[in-house]
Amino acid sequence: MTIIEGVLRGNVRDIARLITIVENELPEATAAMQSIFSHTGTAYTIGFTGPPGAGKSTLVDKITLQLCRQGKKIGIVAIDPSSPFSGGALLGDRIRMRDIITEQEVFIRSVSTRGSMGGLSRAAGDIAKILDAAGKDVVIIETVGVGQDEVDIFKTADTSVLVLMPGAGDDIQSIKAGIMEIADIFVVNKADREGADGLITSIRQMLDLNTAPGPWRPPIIKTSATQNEGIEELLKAVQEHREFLTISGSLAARRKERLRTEIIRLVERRVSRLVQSQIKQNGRFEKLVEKVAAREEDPYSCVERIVKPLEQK
Ligand SMILES: Nc1nc2c(ncn2[C@@H]2O[C@H](COP(=O)(O)OP(=O)(O)OP(=O)(O)O)[C@@H](O)[C@H]2O)c(=O)[nH]1
Ligand SMILES: [Mg+2]
Repeated sequence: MTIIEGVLRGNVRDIARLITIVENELPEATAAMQSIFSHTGTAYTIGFTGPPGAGKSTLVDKITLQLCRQGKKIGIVAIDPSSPFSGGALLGDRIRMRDIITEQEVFIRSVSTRGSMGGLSRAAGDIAKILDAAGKDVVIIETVGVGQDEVDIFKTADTSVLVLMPGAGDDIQSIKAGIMEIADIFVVNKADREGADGLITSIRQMLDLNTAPGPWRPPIIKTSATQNEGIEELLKAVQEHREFLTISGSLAARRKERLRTEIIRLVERRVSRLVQSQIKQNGRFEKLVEKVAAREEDPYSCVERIVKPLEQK
């Protein structure tokens, strides 16, 4: 049986093997992604992001447990977890969950920046596709932080959940506007701690400031993940968002937009490699650089010389 067949049957070892192939951009990666693509598009993707230690993994645990109770198969991708999953919240819960959950139902994979060569968001997207093709009903992507990488990864999710906590992350000004804008659901976790209501008020005020609000107003859900409080509400909010996207037609539109972006990125990557190899191949490049450095030629003319022949091909 080939790896692909194994993946399509949900075989845990084959899923892990294919992820490694794709992560390391091994030669067979493209062909593998090509053959699984027609089997993707059924999983629902939920993204969780937020500052370190906000309680993302704990929330993912609880949600996974609930979804498993509903008979759902779950795939989890953790990007650059600041605390490794081994010994972290998830593993602890998995031990507790062992009675009802086997690896067949929940597949967990951590990805580190170091391990992925072609960009973190591409790796995350590919792994999500593999889990989708493997028959997972829900794919959860957890990322730490609120930078551009996270925004990109966030965009690969159907529903994006931004997890905040009172205290450290109290000042929502410190969180990049970009990520606030694309959050579909806000979670104020660690509600057992002081300051949760204040944080909710500031998020609400920020949402009110939006002069051109869309048809979906992101709800703010108060949770206390370790106490198992607010989990039902969070799942309900995800479900409502999913229904909103489906009924309004935005789900299909979002997914199409994502594919558009993906295709453009793949083209850019391919073209960039082509250009790089051409530049190096014809050996004239170094001489051109010398000329530009000597002010005998300007960089723009240099670019013309390099690109013109490619354009004529
Ligand atoms: N008091 C309190 N502690 C919580 C709550 N949720 C999570 N924690 C604790 O906060 C710590 C961090 O939780 P994680 O779930 O690992 O947080 P995370 O956001 O996944 O962290 P990173 O992946 O490392 O960024 C753990 O010690 C949790 O037990 C909560 O609702 N209340
Ligand atoms: Mg975590």
